[in-house]
Amino acid sequence: MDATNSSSSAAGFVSEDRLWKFLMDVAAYGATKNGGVNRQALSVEDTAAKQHVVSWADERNFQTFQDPIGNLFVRSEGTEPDLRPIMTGSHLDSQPTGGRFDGAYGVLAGLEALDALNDAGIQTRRPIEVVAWTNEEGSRFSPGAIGSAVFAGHNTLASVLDVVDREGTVFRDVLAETITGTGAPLRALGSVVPHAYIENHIEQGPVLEGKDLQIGVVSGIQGICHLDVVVLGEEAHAGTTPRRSRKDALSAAVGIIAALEELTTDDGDTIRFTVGRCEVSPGSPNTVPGRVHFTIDLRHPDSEIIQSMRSRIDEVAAAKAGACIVAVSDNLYVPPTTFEPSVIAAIRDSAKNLGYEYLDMPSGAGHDAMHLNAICGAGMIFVPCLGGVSHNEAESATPADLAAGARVLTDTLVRLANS
Ligand code: HGY
Ligand code: MN
Ligand code: MN
Repeated sequence: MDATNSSSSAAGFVSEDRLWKFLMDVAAYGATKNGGVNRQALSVEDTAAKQHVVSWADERNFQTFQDPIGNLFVRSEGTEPDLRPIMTGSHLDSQPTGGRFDGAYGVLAGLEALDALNDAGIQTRRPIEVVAWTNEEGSRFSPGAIGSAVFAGHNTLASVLDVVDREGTVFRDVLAETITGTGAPLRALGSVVPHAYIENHIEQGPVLEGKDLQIGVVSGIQGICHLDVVVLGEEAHAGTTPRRSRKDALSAAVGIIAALEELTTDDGDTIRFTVGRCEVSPGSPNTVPGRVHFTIDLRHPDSEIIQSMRSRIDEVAAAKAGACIVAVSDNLYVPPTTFEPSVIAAIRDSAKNLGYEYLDMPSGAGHDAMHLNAICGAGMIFVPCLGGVSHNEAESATPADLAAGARVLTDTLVRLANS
């Protein structure tokens, strides 16, 4: 059977119902009353979802592995096991008010592809590994995408183990609990290097839905810069302290954020500037705030724009600090990613082979593929989500669109795994 026949025959065994049921089963881990999920990295719910995947793999005699950063791998052996595998996957952790599809879809679409290959009786030359990367969201432990970053060598394991969440829990402690709880055997970092990587994901934007298309072929990911800003003032009595002698950290932070909003407001509305977290202490209604910590998430497709914005943030913050002291620290920088043309071409060929119209498009959201792209050819397949809404419990996608993306993934995996 030639490559195109075997790839489309495998894609034909993708089951919309089986994939949807799998997604709803996993959505139960951390399910919220508003129909979303709160399955934050290395939580009990995250571990339970990983255990579910391990049970799924065990039922099918697929091997499973974890690496020292807790990435979970499900391996379908190839006829030539020594060849570098094709990897596909995404993340199982979610935002605190996340949706059922962000991340989980990419992992479960990969597992559905393995089921479809089994049903089709197809074994590819190269092994295929489906991955659930640790802590992509970064909402509990910052920065995000740390599992894929350590796997790809962007960060060292040692540099992330002592990160602390807002409750004071240390990353290394819950990482050990998750690895033990998940139960899959450990595999050393660097022991397997993928030949190529593909990630399925909901678009998390309105473009595909607006064009009534099911498939996006992703060209790349915009650059991401994460900063922490700490403003130090002086705690004082709200009733007795005149304004002229206050060092009000929140008043200064508000002025700084307003000035940064102005700095990052561009005519083309392409710069993305977000203050997602702002912690005020001591947080007492009748005490002038002495300390404020807020986060900055800054993104743009052009690294020079990001760098020029970054270079001006310190001076803008200092100018608005008044009597307070302000410190800006860098937490993450991932330059804009351009995906591998040969992987993009394989995805396009698969969409055409299966009769899906597709759109070439960039990703506004960050994904683990941005790190994989540093060590192998990477690409992504988008499917639409309702109203483009994500990082929101109302996130929704249709079984038909999700299955369409899984079919294109399956066809592409066969092409690449037989290359
Ligand atoms: O932040 C991001 O872009 C990703 O969705 N975690
Ligand atoms: Mn995601
Ligand atoms: Mn996300």
